[in-house]
Amino acid sequence: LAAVEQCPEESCATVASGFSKPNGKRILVVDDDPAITTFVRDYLEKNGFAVAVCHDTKTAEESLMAELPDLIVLDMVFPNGDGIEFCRALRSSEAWGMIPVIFLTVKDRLQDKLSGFSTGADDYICKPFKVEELLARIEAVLKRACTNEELILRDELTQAYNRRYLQSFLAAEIARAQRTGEPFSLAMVDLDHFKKINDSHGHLAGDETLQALVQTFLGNLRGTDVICRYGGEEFVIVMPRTPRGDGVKIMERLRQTIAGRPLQLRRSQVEIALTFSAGVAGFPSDGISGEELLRAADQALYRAKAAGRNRVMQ
Ligand code: GH3
Ligand code: MG
Ligand code: MG
Ligand code: MG
Repeated sequence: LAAVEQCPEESCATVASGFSKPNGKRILVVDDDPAITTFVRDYLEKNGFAVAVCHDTKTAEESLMAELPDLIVLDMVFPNGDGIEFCRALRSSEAWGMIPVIFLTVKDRLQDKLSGFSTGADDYICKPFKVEELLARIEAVLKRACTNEELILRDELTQAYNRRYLQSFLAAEIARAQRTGEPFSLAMVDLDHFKKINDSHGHLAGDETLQALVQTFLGNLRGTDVICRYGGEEFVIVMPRTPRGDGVKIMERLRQTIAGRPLQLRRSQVEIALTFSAGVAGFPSDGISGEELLRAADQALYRAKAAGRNRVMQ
């Protein structure tokens, strides 16, 4: 477990994907002209972004499998490849359909702009361009995407991700794992006797417990782990680049943290002693689709409940 804890979580991601910095919003710049990509990269990095550069759409596809960017700046004309086709394919894919795209192209006719937007692109800039304007548009698009994410991809009560996000994240994670051969783990978590907490402290305290719990999850997991509220008091946690054995250790540590000290609820002014049960499944040993992995984790969770609760099983 020490090895897991010591792993500087973001560093592997940076090395694998080619993004220039571990922090900051990630922008993928796809343009066959190295003068453009260098110029744009330098300017965006100066403004705090992490930038990855690709010179054709094939490499861009590989970069997407390595790590999800927050936004793509996309050229239209490539010696062998077509930005319009690329954007259309992105939009229809489960894993990458929600990534914002800004076209940056010499094509400045109305017809080109119309086809650009018809692919589902978020913005369109013609070359020659002012890099300050590109930055302003990137920031505006990211701000909208952030609001959107809060509204449609997160659970309102806890701000954990929702099932819709989980589905798309799993598709991307599976594509990445298949390509790199790296495993990942998925845990299904269900609170033990949560009904009793509602019964003895009231539904509002129950709600606040769920909020405090997600904060505790966030504080005890890696930034790259994804926490999703799967149902009422059920959560799914996806741990990228984590073999199942490590996933079990991480969940066991989390279980001990939660079981070891009661949650302090500020608004309700009570302490809630709480435990959870969890089932862990690993890609590819327990399944190669999201459905299979969720089923395997759910079955392991069932065994954890049957064995007496407050435990992690695989
Ligand atoms: P078990 O150990 O078998 O999982 O027992 P349990 O009581 O946790 O299981 P059960 O599925 O029977 O009940 C889950 C309860 O979680 C039902 C409901 O009262 C509570 N719950 C679900 N969603 C929410 C929510 O959003 N807020 C609150 N306060 N309670 C919720
Ligand atoms: Mg070009
Ligand atoms: Mg339940
Ligand atoms: Mg429960």
